[in-house]
Amino acid sequence: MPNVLSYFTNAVSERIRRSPFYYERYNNTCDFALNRNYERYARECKGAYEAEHGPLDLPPSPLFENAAELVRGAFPTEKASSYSAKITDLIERKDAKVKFSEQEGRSAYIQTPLQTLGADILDVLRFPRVSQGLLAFFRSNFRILWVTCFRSFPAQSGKAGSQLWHSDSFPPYTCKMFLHLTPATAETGATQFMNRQDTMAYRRAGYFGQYQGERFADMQDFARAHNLPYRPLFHSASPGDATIFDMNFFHRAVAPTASFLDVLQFCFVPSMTSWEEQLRRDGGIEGLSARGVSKLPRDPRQT
Ligand SMILES: O=C(O)CCC(=O)C(=O)O
Ligand SMILES: [Fe+2]
Repeated sequence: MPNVLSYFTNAVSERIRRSPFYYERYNNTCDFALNRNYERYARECKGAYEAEHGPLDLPPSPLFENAAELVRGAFPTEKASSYSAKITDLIERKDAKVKFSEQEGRSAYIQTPLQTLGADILDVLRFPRVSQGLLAFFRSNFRILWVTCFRSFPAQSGKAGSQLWHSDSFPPYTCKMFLHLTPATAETGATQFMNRQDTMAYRRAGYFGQYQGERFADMQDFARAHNLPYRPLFHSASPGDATIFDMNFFHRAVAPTASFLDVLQFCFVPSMTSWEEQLRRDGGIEGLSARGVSKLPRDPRQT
């Protein structure tokens, strides 16, 4: 009996999470307790920030409507390119810091990138348009939840989950950022995004891209069948540019057709203190690396 009951409770809660009033508010289809935890915490962080600094004099983040924002020249080009060369070197030397994806030949991850490449990568967060861009999104302090680094290789047969149109279905008030180490273009695998209007229109038509089994690689048939526009956005980036994005809007990774793509990826959550102070409290870059890429905690206070 409890199983039957939980089946119905789950079905009802799924129905609620997939109704417009819900996903338009949270930009995800996650459960209510999770969304409420993050919403409350983001509000507290915003209050604390305003109490300390006064009201924030910044326009709304472009991420709110457009999913992603490109910041040019966020990190020195030569340094970005030299880190890419270092990745090539690590791969060629079969260094233990390199882990290949399970699907052979698709991508390589560089473990503990802040130690393996260089801790000055964090300087990207001090670049004014990056710190302002993140502040405009959070409207409070924020902190680094993780930093990863990966190289994507030219197209292979089959598609990884991130190459299917999806929403990460993360809690609200969280975002990610790429620091590009190689050019990201249509040919070299710039991530494609849908803006708010299109993400919501696809959800209203029944596309959620949350679970692996409900994600499509190609949306053109779905778009045609539901009379929806299909107009993915992407930003062409150069080494040293950064792309800040809200991963709850629909997006997909694109395998490069030529060359390879190197990026560092940051994940951010709201915070009561600055990212630098929080990093100190977390045991510096060693502490951050030791935590690795964790699932986002259900309660953001626990991080
Ligand atoms: O690697 C990419 O282009 C996008 C990966 C992705 O889906 C994500 O980081 O959420
Ligand atoms: Fe994603």
